Amino acid sequence: MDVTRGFTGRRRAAPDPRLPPGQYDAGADWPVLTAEVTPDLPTSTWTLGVSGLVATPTTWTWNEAHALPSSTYEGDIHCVTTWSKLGMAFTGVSVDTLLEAAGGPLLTATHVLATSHTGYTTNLPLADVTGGRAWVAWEVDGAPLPVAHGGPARLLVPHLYFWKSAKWVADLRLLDHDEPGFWEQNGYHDRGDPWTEQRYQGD
Ligand SMILES: Nc1nc2c(c(=O)[nH]1)N[C@H]1C(S)=C(S)[C@@H](COP(=O)(O)O)O[C@H]1N2
Ligand SMILES: [Mo]
Repeated sequence: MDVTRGFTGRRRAAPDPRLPPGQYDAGADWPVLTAEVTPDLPTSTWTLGVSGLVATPTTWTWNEAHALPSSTYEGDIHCVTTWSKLGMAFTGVSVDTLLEAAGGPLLTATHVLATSHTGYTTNLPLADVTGGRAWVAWEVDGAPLPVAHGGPARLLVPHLYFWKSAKWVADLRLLDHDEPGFWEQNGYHDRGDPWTEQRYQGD
């Protein structure tokens, strides 16, 4: 400890503007938060579906999903338990591309319920998964997504708290109403905007 400099010698660094209120930079750590048993999902039998209120409900195999145009998100993620990770790179297929390949949402579609191969669910307004803001991601920082982090593929909605990013995502179902998912039924906020700290119901 540098005692001789005393209390005038140090300044607290300005907070990183990429950190939403109440969040800290986890640095090299990437905590694993999983409510269920981690599944084993071989890519040979993995599927991804877009169902409900789309013109052509569609299911893709691993190879079919990879034949769609891919894209990369470079940026930050924010968990409601207050850690954030800055400057990540996730690659996969955008939800826009999936919806387009499924013929597009019907006019009545307003919300999406994401369901994982494990049964985990989370709900989102359709507007939060369109416009280049959501992906089904299978790579992180240039490597296959580790199974603990949702591999072989997870939903990624990085502008909302990370519980919306369903690991091991299996299906995106378009609905004409909102349907609370797992954490939303257990007191978490319906939308989860980190910049306005929508952590819990009533925030
Ligand atoms: N299937 C599934 N997806 C999930 C969760 C989960 O428990 N199961 N936890 C959510 C929460 S609360 C967070 S913060 C992130 C954690 O992702 P990570 O374990 O890759 O950090 O996944 C989200 N997606
Ligand atoms: Mo979380």
